[in-house]
Amino acid sequence: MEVGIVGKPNVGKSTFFMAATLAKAEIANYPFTTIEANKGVAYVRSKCPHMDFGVQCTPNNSLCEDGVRQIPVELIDVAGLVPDAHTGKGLGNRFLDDLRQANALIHIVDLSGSTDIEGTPVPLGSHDPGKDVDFLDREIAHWFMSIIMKDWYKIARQSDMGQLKVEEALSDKFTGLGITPPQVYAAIREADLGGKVAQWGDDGLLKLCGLLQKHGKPIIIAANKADLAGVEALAHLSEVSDKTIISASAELELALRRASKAGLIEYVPGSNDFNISSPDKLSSAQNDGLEQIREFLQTNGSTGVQTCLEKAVYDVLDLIVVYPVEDETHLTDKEGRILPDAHLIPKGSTARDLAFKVHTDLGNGFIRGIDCRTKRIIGSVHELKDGDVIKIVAKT
Ligand SMILES: Nc1nc2c(ncn2[C@@H]2O[C@H](COP(=O)(O)OP(=O)(O)OP(=O)(O)O)[C@@H](O)[C@H]2O)c(=O)[nH]1
Ligand SMILES: [Mg+2]
Repeated sequence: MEVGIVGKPNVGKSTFFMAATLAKAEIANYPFTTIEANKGVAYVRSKCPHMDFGVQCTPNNSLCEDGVRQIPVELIDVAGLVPDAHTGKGLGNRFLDDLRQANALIHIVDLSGSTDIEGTPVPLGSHDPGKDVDFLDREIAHWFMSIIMKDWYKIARQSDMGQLKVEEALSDKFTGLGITPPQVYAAIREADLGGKVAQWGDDGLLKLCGLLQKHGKPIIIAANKADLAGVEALAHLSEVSDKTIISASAELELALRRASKAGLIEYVPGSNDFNISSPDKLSSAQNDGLEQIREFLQTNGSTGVQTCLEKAVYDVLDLIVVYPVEDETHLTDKEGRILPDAHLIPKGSTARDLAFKVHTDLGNGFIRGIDCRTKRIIGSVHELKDGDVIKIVAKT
């Protein structure tokens, strides 16, 4: 599972990335600080089933803190993108190739209006962030368009002559971009271009590319630098975009995570408060700074960083968390670890889908599953629920 962080330059992409991963990245108040992509691991939360079973878990692919399972998600922070990047503006859009494996995108927008359309610093509130929300869809569509166009005339001709299926040819192209054949088929159906493939034309293909983005790389908006913006800015953004918008301050999240790492505060990412561990260790400036952050947390509900990640994973990608185990009585794997692995899978996945996710052999040899909560036997097409703990029995 990978989530991409995108947006125009100087909006706080790398700050968001650092806050979410605590991995190193360069941050500065000028455009194009980031050129090479940064990669790291962030975590999304889910209630750990260990309490329901009255056992203590020993996680393998994830972490468990106070009954909350933390499931890793790869995060990638790329260079800034400007409108018309596909015509070569800014750094162009070639670096979008870094986002090939991203399943969803978090579009960071500067809600405070303190950067112009190219990311150059301008006085607070002097740029309308509403102007920044839609260009990304267009740039991604053009990126996809360049991929389609590579051998399009040949594909279109062969498809019209019945020598290949355009759906299959496009699926082949887009699997390399982390877009699945069902997503490609859905986009083609929805584009409804009909007739001869050779006559789909540039406008038709661009429409198709927009739908490939919607299905294959859905976008949510992080309205960042909310600590510098008024509530009216957020209301305005919601008027001009129908995407999910989350008010956020990556800078404050980064400050909290660093203070927490340094042992100055106890802070759980995603929460609306924190505790100061040892007040005597703080300077009065640090103390004032933390109190200002606390005020933001309480009005905003949280810094918004964790919310963005979890909205992307659980709402936009519609994933659920399931726990495959080898031993349905002890809930262990071969090594005896209890509830070792948490898997993020699409809602609607079946027991057999999970088997394939664990191992191809387990999918191919699937005999039956056991729902460890109810002890009931489940068939291959049984649809899994969030929080399920499943034993898979397969031919070896
Ligand atoms: N007040 C405030 N400043 C922020 C926030 N997030 C980032 N910044 C500041 O915005 C500037 C740009 O941050 P970066 O994280 O480098 O932005 P970027 O989008 O990665 O920029 P490029 O790599 O140049 O595209 C820095 O001065 C950050 O400190 C925030 O939530 N609030
Ligand atoms: Mg950056």
